Amino acid sequence: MTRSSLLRLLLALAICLGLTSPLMTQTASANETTLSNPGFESGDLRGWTTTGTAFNGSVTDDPGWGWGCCFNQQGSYHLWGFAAGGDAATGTVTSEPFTLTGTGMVSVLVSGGRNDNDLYAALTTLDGSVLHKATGTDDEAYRRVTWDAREHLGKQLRITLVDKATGGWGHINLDDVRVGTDPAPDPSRRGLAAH
Ligand SMILES: [Ca+2]
Repeated sequence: MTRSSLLRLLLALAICLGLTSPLMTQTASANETTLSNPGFESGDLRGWTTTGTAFNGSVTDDPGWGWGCCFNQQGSYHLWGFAAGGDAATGTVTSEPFTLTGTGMVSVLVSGGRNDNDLYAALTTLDGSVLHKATGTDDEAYRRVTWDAREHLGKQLRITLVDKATGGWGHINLDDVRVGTDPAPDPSRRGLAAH
């Protein structure tokens, strides 16, 4: 190879890298998806898919449950699992896929019945495998549950709410899903394992 042809080859390589690198970056970011309607502020289940009858029509702006108050929802609307079908209805509601970015933490406001097997909010893979889950505390007032999902950063995940319970407190509620924005736990704090 002559010196001039080597220079032409290097120049061609430089042009190729210069052209393709920004395109590859754009493609990667275009594949990242954010969770749509994470706090039901559309006033409906836009971006979520239901099965069964527990959750269709259950998005509400009620601040209390009629015989007590308050849910303490975030914003105006939230998903009150009792609203449409009472305790007897069962079903699921599942978000569209989203890419876990940012801090790698996922948190939800959850409330309703306590039943580890039949009533829970879950962070799942695309095929439905449960990575983390939380049930209610037999209380309608929301509490925030935070999951450390840093080992799944960059993956496509979903949020699912499951209601298989039919008796008293047979409902579960959800609001304000936060993806990748809550701070990770400080491993230097006493009582928290470093990992
Ligand atoms: Ca809300």
